[in-house]
Amino acid sequence: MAVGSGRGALIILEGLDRSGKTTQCKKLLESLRSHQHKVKLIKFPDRTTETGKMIDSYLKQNMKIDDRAIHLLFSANRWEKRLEMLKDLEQGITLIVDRYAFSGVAFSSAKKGLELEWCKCPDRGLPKPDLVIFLNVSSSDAASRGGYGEERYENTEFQKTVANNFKRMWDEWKVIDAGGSIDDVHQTILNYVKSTMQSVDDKPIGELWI
Ligand code: NYM
Repeated sequence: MAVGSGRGALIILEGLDRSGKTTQCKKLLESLRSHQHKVKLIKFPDRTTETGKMIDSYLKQNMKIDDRAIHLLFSANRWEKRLEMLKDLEQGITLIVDRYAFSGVAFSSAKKGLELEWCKCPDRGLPKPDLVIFLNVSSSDAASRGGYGEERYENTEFQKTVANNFKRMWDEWKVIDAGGSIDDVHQTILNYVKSTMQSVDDKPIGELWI
C-alpha cells in the first residue's frame, strides 16, 4: 500500500467495558506506525478538556448529572474534536478512535426513558467512520477481566442492556470475537483496517447518521 496517498481513514473501535479495546487500539497504532503510516490514536471521552473533566467526575461517581444532560456532554466532548479530526483526516492521517457516538447511544439508551433514536440526535453530523470494529465479548467474560466495578456503568446487568443496544446498531460493522488471543484479535483488526485504508483514497468524509 502506498504510504501517504489520499486522505486518512476514520477507524472506530467499540465494545463493552473490559472488551480489550484499549489494548487493541495501542497495538494497532504501533503496528501501523512501524509500517510508516501516518496515524493517531484518540479516545472518547477525552477526559482532559473542560467537558471531559465533568464527565470524569460523573463516571467516578463524584458528581450527579441528569441522564440527558450527561448524554449531551459526552456528545459535546466529541463535537469539540471535530475540526481537528477533519484536518488530520484531510492531511492523510488515519485516526484510530477508542469509542465514539455508538458508545454514547448504547450506554445512555440503557437508562430508563432514553430512547435510542433520541440518543442518536446530538451526534448526527459528526465525521462518519470508514470502519467500525466491535469487539464482541459476553458481559460475564468482560466482568471477569480485572478492574471491573470501579466506575459508573460497570456492572453486569447494565452491560447486558448496553450489549443489546450495540447489537441494534451493528449491521454495518465488523464484529470480532474478542475472546481469542490478543495477537489473533490484533491480526483480524489489522486486516480490516489495512483494506479500509486502501479503499478510502480521496472519498469525501461522510456525516454520521445523515
Ligand atoms: N461512555 C462513553 C458513555 O456513557 N457515553 C459515551 O459517549 C462514551 C464515549 O463512559 N463505561 C461510557 C462508557 C464507559 C465510560 O469509557 C468511560 P472508558 O473507555 O472506560 O474511558
